[in-house]
Amino acid sequence: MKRTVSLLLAASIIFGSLLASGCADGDGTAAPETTEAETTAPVETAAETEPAVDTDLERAETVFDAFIKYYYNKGKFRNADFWDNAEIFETVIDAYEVTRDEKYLNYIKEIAEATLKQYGKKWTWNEYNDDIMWLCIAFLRAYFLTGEDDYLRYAKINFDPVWERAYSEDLGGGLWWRTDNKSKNSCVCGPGAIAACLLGKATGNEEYYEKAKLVLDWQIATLYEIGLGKVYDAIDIKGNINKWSSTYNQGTFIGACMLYYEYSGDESYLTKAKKAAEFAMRFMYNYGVMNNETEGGDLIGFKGILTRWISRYAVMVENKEVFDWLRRNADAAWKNRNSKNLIWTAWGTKTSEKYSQYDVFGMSTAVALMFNLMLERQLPEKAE
Ligand code: 7K2
Repeated sequence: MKRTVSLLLAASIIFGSLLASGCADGDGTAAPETTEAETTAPVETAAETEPAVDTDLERAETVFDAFIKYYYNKGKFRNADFWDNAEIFETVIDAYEVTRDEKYLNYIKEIAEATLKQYGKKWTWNEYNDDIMWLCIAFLRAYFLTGEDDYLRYAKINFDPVWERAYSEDLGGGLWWRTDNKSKNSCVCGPGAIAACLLGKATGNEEYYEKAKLVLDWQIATLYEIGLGKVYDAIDIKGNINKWSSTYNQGTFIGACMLYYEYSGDESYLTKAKKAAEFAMRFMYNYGVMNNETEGGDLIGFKGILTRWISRYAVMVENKEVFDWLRRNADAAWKNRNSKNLIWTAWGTKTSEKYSQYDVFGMSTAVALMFNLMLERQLPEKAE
């Protein structure tokens, strides 16, 4: 199927504007004006210029449609719990942010409504502080794209109490992962810092940025290997550090650093984002295809989060290498789709036809990858 594609590309991809102010028309390549067509070809043929095929968009739409077909029903994703739901919601937000296609906007509204219906407007009943931060990010991003004030309000009324209960000076600072206050983890600090930056941007209240800095600086001092760009997983109440690295923690650390840099102009944060991106690409995957994090209910959704933040970072610093790596991953994932166009989170492995063996969260990561890869066209050399 071929079609002409007209994409509205966000002028500021860092959630800076409510509405896209930049408008690129398709791939911007007008058909060459040939006098030959006018003189020798029949009029009908001259008019029928083949529209350019936007392969990346077609792939993204194909995997999105398949995912929706098998896992979505009226604002809910089959078997997705709280944080899976928040991150799959973010994937749909990626789709809209990148394409500005109204159909994704409709999904955003439907998912927001179903999420609020299922979990309520106050989410503090959930003992996982990280879960609430993830959902705050989703609602804040939805706010920036829709201008829906309620989305901002829900984020704020949840972020504020979770910050209060999660932040403490124990272990030098940082956020508790859960309400049992037993460990401080990157999975809450990264999202917490991102949510704080987005709230700062949305409300103009600089105190949120101060909070972001507090938690980010603590994470850098405690759960980050400065020479390597490696983000550690967690520190427990006794001070034992779990040095395991994962795509989602590398991803949210990159996101937090770039958002705080955007506000402060302090380039040391950008340097840390760069190191964290390099660590993920080079040390974790040797620039190859991400084919791990396939076990359990949480890990399977991690790499979609990395694609989100590393791609936005790459646009910010105009780094093509990141997109070359994401494209390598997207090509492998696409090749390994099953006959239903579903792609399991092991992107270097053929997805089984027996898709019921897979969990919804792990089926969403390739959808995020395909849309986030499309941000490559915001690089100056790609923009027409
Ligand atoms: O131990 C934490 C974290 O440090 C680690 O990275 C991952 C690895 O596990 C948990 S975080 C996953 C939680 C996300 N929120 C919802 C919870 O149910 C889930 O355990 O798996």
